[in-house]
This record gives sequence, structure tokens and C-alpha cells, in this order.
Amino acid sequence: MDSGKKIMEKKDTKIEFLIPPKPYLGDEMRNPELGIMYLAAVTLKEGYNVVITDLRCKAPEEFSKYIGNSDVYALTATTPDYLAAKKIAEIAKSKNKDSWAIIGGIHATSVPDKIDIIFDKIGIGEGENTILEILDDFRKGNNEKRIYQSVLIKDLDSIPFPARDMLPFENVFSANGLFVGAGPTATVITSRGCPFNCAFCASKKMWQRRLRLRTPENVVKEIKYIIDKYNVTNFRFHDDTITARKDWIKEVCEKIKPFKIRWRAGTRVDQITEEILQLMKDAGCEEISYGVESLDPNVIEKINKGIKIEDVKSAIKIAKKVGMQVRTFFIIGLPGEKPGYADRLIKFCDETNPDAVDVSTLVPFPGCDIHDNMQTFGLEMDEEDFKKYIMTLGLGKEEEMDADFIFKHDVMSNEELKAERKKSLEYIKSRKMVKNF
Ligand code: B12
Ligand code: SF4
Repeated sequence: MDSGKKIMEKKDTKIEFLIPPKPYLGDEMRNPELGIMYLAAVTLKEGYNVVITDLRCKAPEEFSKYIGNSDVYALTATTPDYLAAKKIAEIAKSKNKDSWAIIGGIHATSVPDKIDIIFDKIGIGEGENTILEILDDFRKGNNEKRIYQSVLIKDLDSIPFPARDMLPFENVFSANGLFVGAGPTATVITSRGCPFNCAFCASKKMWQRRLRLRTPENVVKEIKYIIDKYNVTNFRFHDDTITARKDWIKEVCEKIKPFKIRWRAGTRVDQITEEILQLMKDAGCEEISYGVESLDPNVIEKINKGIKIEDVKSAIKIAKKVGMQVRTFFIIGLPGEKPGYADRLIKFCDETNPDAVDVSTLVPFPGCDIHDNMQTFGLEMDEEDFKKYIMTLGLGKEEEMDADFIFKHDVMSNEELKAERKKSLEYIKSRKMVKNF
């Protein structure tokens, strides 16, 4: 039956993906949004008229100059990007009153009920199928639904490679991506999800703790494509836990070895063996990073990290033995952390000597257990004040080192936490363990 509504052609429907700026990052150009490039690839493949407007490093006064006149404006945002995304949506919609502004990504996925009404539609979780559903509704004039979510895609190989061509080369391949000054670097994600359940991490909100892997053949195909097309041989893998499946990582390493690429990746200390790290090193992996978070076993238990300090020490030793650089991530301010944090860190670093140490300040991001069950963890904060959710490594702008913690801790006062952080940061600086992340 003819509903009488005029259906827009896909080719006549202009969709503009918008990447918000992230001035709080040390280098906002270093890691382009793979999520947006994936969505651009699937919408292009479907025949839509697609553009990506990259507002990274742009000041709010300039936004309007870059935003075009489009039918659908699609924004992505982590929590610290959300307020900028809202402002961008306001400007965008003022350009075309009949347009839709839609938002997806981890913030919208974690707190869909707190998304401003300026956004006509919200995409929760994985976006490739969801965006097509929203665009279909736009073309058909169906405007009943606000929140969209689709089932996880079974076969990740079926997703086209990110549309890297849609942005200028330097916006996609940062010269500092692998290491500062190492030259153009591609970012790639070979899997989605992580089976673990750390209380400070929001990965499970997005990927539901289900680890899905692309086939080694498909990963190699993307790497070869990047080398052939862009002449880029530095890679940064953005997987949550790249060694979670041992046979799979072994096969990937064997297959990428002949390409002689340089790369870095991250994993958990309990997910490596010497054999695996050696294979990774032989295949070009120059740096491995591990999440350690705290050196107090009670805190590690409380945040459900599930690792032992002994495993951390041994994983660092193995990485060094095979000749890799090793980076360790710590968080200061986790629930239950007692005074003496800096001393514990100093002792540990003196003993194990990691090449790089990142100490970030806890921010209980929406999507993490600590945020969603704040009282259980003994923390207190104004959860809806989204401008506060800025996490730093404390070493960028001058005021970072002295910034207040954004929550009331269960054991330490704000001043005590700040003193522990200052001592920790001064130590890692003095030991030259600060290397750009
Ligand atoms: C790699 C990574 C980084 C990299 C690169 C980030 C980037 N620009 O892509 C670096 C190191 C730079 C980084 C920085 C930060 N990160 Co980070 N990062 C990740 C990680 C591990 C993977 C991201 C990724 O590439 N995923 C792969 C792509 C395919 O997925 P995606 O981006 O989510 O996109 C999909 C969906 O979200 C959806 N989607 C996305 N946008 C849209 C839009 C629409 C309209 C629709 C419909 C759907 C949709 O569809 C996409 C395809 O399926 C995630 C954890 C995780 N496993 O997801 C954390 C994660 C996203 N990061 C997190 C955080 C906190 C940060 C920082 C804020 C930390 C800081 N220093 O302040 C910054 C923010 C930087 C930023 N805004 O980009 C948190 C976010 C929590 C939150 N509530 O905000 C996460 C979840 C990890 C955690 N700690 O819990 N990060
Ligand atoms: S912190 Fe790492 S290991 Fe823990 S759940 Fe998140 S991605 Fe998985």
C-alpha cells in the first residue's frame, strides 16, 4: 500500500560525520576515529552521499565554517567529547532545519537517557547496521523511534575497511602515532570486545564482553592494503587485549612477519607467554603495554582486575628479554587505594624498570562499574556534570598536575591524592619514564 510519503534516494541523502575536537589530549591528531571511518565506509558502500568533517584541533568559533549543509549529521563522542558534540549538533541543525542530528559511540551507549534533545536519534553499541537503519528511517520519513540498537555483527570480516580516503592523509596517519617522530602511522583494530570485566573500564558497555576476531587473512589484507596504497609501514593496534586468543595472534604474527612492519599493541599481563611475545617481536612489535592500575592487591581485587603483582613483574621481564619496550599503565585514585601510592610505585619501578609509565587520574566514566555503582565503591561525585570528566596524565598543561580529583575518595582526601600523584609524576619524569602515549 502506498503510504503517500516520498522516499529520498540514497544518493541524494547527504550524511555528514562530525568528529569533535579533544583539546584535553596531549596530541589530538594522533589517533583518528576508527569508528567514524568504519561508519563512513558502510554508508558509502550503500550509495549515500557521505562526507567526514574533522573538527579536531578546531576552536568552537570556527565550527560553523567547516560544517556543511547536510541531511543527517552523525556525531560520535566519548564522555569528555559530549558537550562539544552537543554544541556542534546545535550549529549543524541551524544550517538545515529539516536535518537530523544523531549521536553514537561510548557516551551515548552508556547513558542514552542523559542525551540532549538536540539529538534526534541515538545509536547504542556497534554502529554499522544501526546507522543504516537510522538513515533508512530518515529517507522514508519515519520519525517514531529515538533509540536504535542492532545485534552484534557475527562476521567482522564482512565490514568494509575504514574509509581512510575520506580525510586528508595527515589526519589519518599521524607522524607521531607509533612513537614521536616515527613517521606516518596507521591505526587498526583486529578484534572487538574483551572478555574481562575491570570495574574502571567501559569496553563491556560497547561490546558486551564478547570477543570477536577478524580472521588473520582479513587483518593481513588490510595491512597489505595500507602498505600498498599509502606506503605506510608503522602500525598501532587498538585492540583491548590483542593476545586474548593465543592461536590467533600466533597466526597473525606469522602472516605479517614478511611485511616487515613496525607496530605496538596492548594486552594484559596474564595473557602473554615468552613464546607469544617473541613471535610478536619477530613480526615487528616494538612496544607492548600492560594495564597494571594499582600495586595494592586489595585494590586490584576490588576493581576486579584479576591479575597478580608477580604476573606483572614477570610480564615486564619477559618483554625486556625478547627485546621489546614495555609500557605500564597505572591509575591513581582507585577505590580502596591507601596512602603510600607513590612509594609503592617508586619501589616497583626501581625494581622492574619499565621503559614507559603512564599514571592517569581516575575518572569514573559512564559505562564503567565504578560509575554505575558509585556508592558500592565508596566514591561520591556529581555524575551528570559532564564537563568534569576529563582524564589527563597530569603532565600536559601546567594546571593538570594540581587539578582536583573529580570525586570524593573512600580512603584519601583530595589533598592526599594530589600529593601522591605529584610525587609519582615527578618520579617518573625524573626517571625519563614519560613517553608520549
Ligand atoms: C583505542 C582507544 C583510544 C585511542 C584512540 C581513540 C579514538 N579516537 O578512536 C586513544 C588512546 C587516543 C584513546 C583516547 C581516549 N579514550 Co579511549 N579507547 C580506545 C578503545 C580501546 C578502542 C576504541 C576503538 O577504536 N574502537 C573501535 C571502533 C570500531 O569502535 P568505536 O569507536 O566505539 O565505534 C563504534 C561504535 O561506538 C559506534 N559509533 C561510534 N560513533 C557513532 C556515531 C553514530 C551516529 C552511530 C550510530 C554509532 C557510532 O559504531 C562504531 C563502529 O561499530 C576504547 C575501548 C573499547 N574497546 O571500545 C577506549 C575508550 C573508548 N576510551 C575511553 C576514554 C575514557 C578515552 C579518553 C577520554 C581518555 C583520556 N585521555 O581522556 C580519550 C578520549 C579520546 C577520544 N575522544 O577519542 C573510554 C570511554 C569511556 C567514556 N564513557 O567516555 C573507553 C571505552 C575505554 C575505557 N576506559 O573504558 N582511546
Ligand atoms: S581494562 Fe582491559 S582487560 Fe580490563 S575489561 Fe577493559 S579492556 Fe578488558
